[in-house]
Amino acid sequence: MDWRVSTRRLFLRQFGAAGAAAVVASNARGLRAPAAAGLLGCNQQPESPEHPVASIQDTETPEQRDARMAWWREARFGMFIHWGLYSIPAGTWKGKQIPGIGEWIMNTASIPVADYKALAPKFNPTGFNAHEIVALAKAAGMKYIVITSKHHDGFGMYDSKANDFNIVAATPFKRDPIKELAEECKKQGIKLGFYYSQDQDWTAPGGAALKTGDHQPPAYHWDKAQDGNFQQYLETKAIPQLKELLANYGDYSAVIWFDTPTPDMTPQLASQIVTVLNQYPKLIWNNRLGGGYKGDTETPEQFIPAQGYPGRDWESCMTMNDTWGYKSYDKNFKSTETLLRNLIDIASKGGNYLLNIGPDSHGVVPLEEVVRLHQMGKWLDVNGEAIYGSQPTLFGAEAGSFSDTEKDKDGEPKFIPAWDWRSTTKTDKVYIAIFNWPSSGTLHLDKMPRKVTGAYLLADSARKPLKFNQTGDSIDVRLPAKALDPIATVLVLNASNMLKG
Ligand code: FHN
Repeated sequence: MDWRVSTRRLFLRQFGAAGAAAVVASNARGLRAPAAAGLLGCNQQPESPEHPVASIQDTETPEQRDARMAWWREARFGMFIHWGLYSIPAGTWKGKQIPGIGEWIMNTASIPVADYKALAPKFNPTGFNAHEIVALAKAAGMKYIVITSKHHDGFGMYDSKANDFNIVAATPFKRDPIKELAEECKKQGIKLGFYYSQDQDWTAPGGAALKTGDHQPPAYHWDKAQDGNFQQYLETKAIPQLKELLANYGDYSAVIWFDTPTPDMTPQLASQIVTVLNQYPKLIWNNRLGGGYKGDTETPEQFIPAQGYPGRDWESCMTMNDTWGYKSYDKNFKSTETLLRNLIDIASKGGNYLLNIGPDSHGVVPLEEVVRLHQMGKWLDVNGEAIYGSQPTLFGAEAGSFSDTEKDKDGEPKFIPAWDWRSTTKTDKVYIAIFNWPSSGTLHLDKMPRKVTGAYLLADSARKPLKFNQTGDSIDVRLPAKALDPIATVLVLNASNMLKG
């Protein structure tokens, strides 16, 4: 696929509107094809897989890769945390509500560097409680956390000696939330990963900036204080900070979550980062480093791919409302039903769900988010075995179909999801999460590739066997008159893959 034709579409799907605006800007200034792995999308391989420095993905065996990815594949559900200085303006600057996602306020409102940095002395989030946040993730049934250690605003949410624009050196709070979270995650037995904006940095001279406001070429900076040399920024801030993050937090980081690669991140520069990553052979990192590195995971953002990414690990990251970083007036929260359907849909396609929370400037998680996470956790307490460590569906058509007539916003056939049921698989079981309870009282499945030896509902603590009739490839299971769960009732079919097919 020619990048000039495809970049905007892929970028939109990968990174959303803010990123797409930036690509338009890059195209306008005649830049070369973004070499970023994140811009390649789906299963496309970089045209030249030869990297200046080989990454772990280039050198490990499939068995080594399976071992490295094992916990992540088992997990299926993680917590994303976007938290930083931007939680103070919370979407409003100089009395004006600023459109777009909250953590982009500095860029969208063209806030000068000195004015933005002046937020730091006001940041005293004494309501932050690592124990409670980790406990919340666990109560939700999440198995890992990924937190912004530095977002595009360049503010370090940890104790950094490499750059003093950070929560310990520049705020009255003086605590290191990453350290506190790392200790809690270890105590409560959950993995911790760090988001790090390696490329965009709006307060460090030379850091990249993607365009959202009326910012001018060539660098799309809006303040002289941002001008400088990208390589120098990388070598004096990003790489030293990544080294700190990888070295200073015991067992963690389990994941480094890169973001928004720009054309500035050449293969040569990215390979300097890869040299650091290579010292941590258990580390998992995503496809957004740039420089042609594919990383471990595809990262669809704010959408669930119609058919997953067969052959690639992937993780849909999503917000609960319309922002990652806290915005006081964004109350457009998705229902728990939607969030659970998303989780089940993603698991049925072999992916992970990285669901975001955005704590406020006191470090407190908005109540709407807490409530939804607890509700999700309740469902998972009963039905988690259908999600954790599961394999994708053996069926497929239940997810929906591409329309013959309707096009999506990119002009491609529109995928119309169906919401009757989803399925996940284990070696000896097939799970059917039923959203739309059949009025006939019978669930009919075509193309059942395994012989079924028993059926029951996960929400039925007595595990009362259900009657079923399997003829050839089709099976009918007799269900109780009413769903046991208003969102999704999970039917278990004992069906070993050794018996048939
Ligand atoms: O620009 C960021 C955005 O603020 C947020 O961090 C998301 C999360 O995936 N990533 C970028 C947009 O793709």
